[in-house]
Amino acid sequence: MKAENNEHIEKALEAFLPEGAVVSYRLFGNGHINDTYMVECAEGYPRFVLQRINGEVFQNLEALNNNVELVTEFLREKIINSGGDPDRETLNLYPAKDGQKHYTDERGQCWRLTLYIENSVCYDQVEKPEDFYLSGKGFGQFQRMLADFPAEKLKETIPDFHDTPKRLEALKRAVEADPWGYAGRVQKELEFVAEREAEAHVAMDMLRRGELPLRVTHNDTKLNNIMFDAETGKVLCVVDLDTIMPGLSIFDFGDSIRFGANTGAEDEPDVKKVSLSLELFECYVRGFLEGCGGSLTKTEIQMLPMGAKLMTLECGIRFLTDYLEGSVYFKTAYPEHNLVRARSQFALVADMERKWDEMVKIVEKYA
Ligand code: GN1
Ligand code: MG
Repeated sequence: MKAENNEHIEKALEAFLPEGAVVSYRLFGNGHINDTYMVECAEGYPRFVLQRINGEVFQNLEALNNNVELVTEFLREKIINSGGDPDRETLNLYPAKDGQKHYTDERGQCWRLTLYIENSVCYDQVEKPEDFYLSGKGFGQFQRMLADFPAEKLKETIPDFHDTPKRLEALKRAVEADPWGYAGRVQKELEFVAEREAEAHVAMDMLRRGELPLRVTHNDTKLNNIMFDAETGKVLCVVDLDTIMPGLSIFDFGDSIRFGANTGAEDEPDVKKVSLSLELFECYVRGFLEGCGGSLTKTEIQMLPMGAKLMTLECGIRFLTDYLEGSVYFKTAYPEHNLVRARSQFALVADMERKWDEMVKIVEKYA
């Protein structure tokens, strides 16, 4: 996806803010899907974050807007009732001039404006283990806060989002079609995935058998999707609410481990630098279980290591699929970016397998 041109950005801003309010805007953050801008305003206005929602990834924009609006209103009320600060502890959608909480331009592109949370930071890599513990607690609490959200009101913004077997099927289709002739280059990676095919089914099978409960989950719990207070260091707010849907608790746990407990970056080209930090794994287990506050079942807790492995394998599968399809889904900085990402995910899966017994022991210790 290419970044937007200025004319479209300015038109979108006009739909929300009066003339003269906007001073400047610039690209912001490291998301792989939407276009995100920081908006600086004239005196008397706060700063804003403008986003163009990626309509190719989110094909049902109505469902997405519905979910984000309902969830933010629900959280706002909860935060007010518990004496928190609703302007800092949840995203606040700023209404467009027509009163809607989003704006659709004449090309059908959808935009939203949220208040920027001042004095906040987010991290692309763990700097202090304590922060990772806090993020675990934050995502755990977030899941617990949504425990009594009426799940039937949520629409699936991306169907089968964490259905790993379906992701595997999509990979097979991409190999079969091989539109760019790249499949020959990724045989090692395809073998790696094929050896784990049976395991890829575990979580979805348990869901079908009723052994793991469906909950309202975030589904994209990367460390850079949680904001910290720059002064106190405390967790402020969970962001990137586009994939909030019914899901499994182990997805949220697992995706955080995939991203945050990796000693290398998600796109580290030198796979020797990629490994699972057991220290960080332990921090997150402790934080997440504390945050969930006893709401997880015994089986869910037991399955946490598997959640980490599945989310990492699945993300690798998704990157590899996108590589084969010509990088049409995730934003990339160079042609092989998705392949590099896939390799780094698979290296992390392999390291989790080496450290499996220790992962299980750590979870048992906090269960
Ligand atoms: C995308 O939007 P962002 O960058 O937070 C993706 C996640 C992946 C992640 C990999 C809607 O998240 O599922 O795990 O990239 N989001 C969507 O970094 O596909
Ligand atoms: Mg994000």
